[in-house]
Amino acid sequence: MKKALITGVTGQDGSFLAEFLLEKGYDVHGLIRRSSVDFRERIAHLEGRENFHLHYGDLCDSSSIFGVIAAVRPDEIYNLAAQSHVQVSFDSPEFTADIDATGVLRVLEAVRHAGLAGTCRIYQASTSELYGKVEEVPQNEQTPFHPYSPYAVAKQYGFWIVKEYREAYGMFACSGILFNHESERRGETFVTRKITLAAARIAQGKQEKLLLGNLDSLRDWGYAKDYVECMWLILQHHRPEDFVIATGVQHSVREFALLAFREAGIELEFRGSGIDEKGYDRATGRVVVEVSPDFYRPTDVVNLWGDPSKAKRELGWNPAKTSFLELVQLMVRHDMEKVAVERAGERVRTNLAEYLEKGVVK
Ligand code: NAP
Ligand code: G4F
Repeated sequence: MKKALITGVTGQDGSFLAEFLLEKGYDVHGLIRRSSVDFRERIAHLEGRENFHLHYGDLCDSSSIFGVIAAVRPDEIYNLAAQSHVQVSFDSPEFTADIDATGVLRVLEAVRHAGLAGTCRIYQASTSELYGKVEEVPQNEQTPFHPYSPYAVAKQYGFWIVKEYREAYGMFACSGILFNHESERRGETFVTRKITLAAARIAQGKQEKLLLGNLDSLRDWGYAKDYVECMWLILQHHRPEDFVIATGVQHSVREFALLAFREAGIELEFRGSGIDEKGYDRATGRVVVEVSPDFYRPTDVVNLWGDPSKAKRELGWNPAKTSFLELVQLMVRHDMEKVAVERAGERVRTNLAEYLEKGVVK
């Protein structure tokens, strides 16, 4: 039985990957941070299952990482843990660098010190944000990087240190350069989930309007459940290499909103431009979407579009398994159900939905 260690197991991708590896018959170990609240929503259904084990550790803390890796002695490590929000990286750049840059180094060093450099395969969760202020479209493995946020700069270090350890020590360490991937488990402050939850709440009369930032921003959005398969395929490949993972199809934030509101039963019409652009409910004439500069970024990545040819050719991965429309629909359907049973008290518990409405949380 193969042993895998997933850092970031409580996140969107970590939870799908844990399910995927358990299905494949792996012994799955997850790294979790200590928290004052002992509830891990995305993996609660896996806890207590045979072959699923959790270990406390923090990517900011070498001793815990060294200890867990030496104790588990995994065959594969999926390093997904990160401060993964681009906007947050402008507010907390040092914290972001500690986890997303130095944290990667800590994992690599822990593997070496445990004497596992020759046996343990390592997947690093890299990102299309490395292309940043893009120098060509679509982007592939040869496209030059131009990171454009503290998050992307930290992830750039992670990418290069993985490549360095592969070349210097012959380690099977690879980066997946993943374009945006979403799901019903996506964090609520990322634009897609913010839209699907708001569309559901507005349709059910539980929210007035949705505030967004740059509606023109273009992304190549895929389904997270499809993307975790690719992480695994990268580590099963006959040699360690980096891969772009994307759908090869691009849409704007505005298009995502149109489709999401339609699925929730509201036909949107956008009028105006820039900061004055508004989304109207065609049926009532009411403004339900507004642009707020609170959600503009000091530097924004606006044209991500991936070319997944290499992953298709060499890993046999299918980038078209879930279409863009199917992705939007599955997220909205999930959130319509979630919102229908949401009690007022639940929203007060985190205040997140209210903060998002008011622009307090980015
Ligand atoms: P996510 O939902 O934000 O999950 C991040 C995970 O990292 C959570 O489990 C979090 O734990 C954990 N974490 C954060 N700081 C940590 C620390 N100091 N020590 C240990 N664990 C820590 O992110 P995701 O969307 O699943 O993304 C997974 C990875 O892929 C990230 O590295 C992200 O940067 C990268 N990526 C994501 C996308 C995308 O579109 N989703 C695209 C490209 C790359 P808590 O639950 O305790 O917060
Ligand atoms: O959903 P986002 O916050 O995702 P972003 O910045 O692309 O980052 C995500 O994908 C990366 C892969 O490319 C990952 F590496 C990273 O960890 C994360 O998972 O924003 C998408 C776009 C941006 O251009 C942003 O400016 O949507 C624009 N946007 C417009 N209004 C908004 C909003 N983004 C957020 N979060 N909130 C808004 O109200």
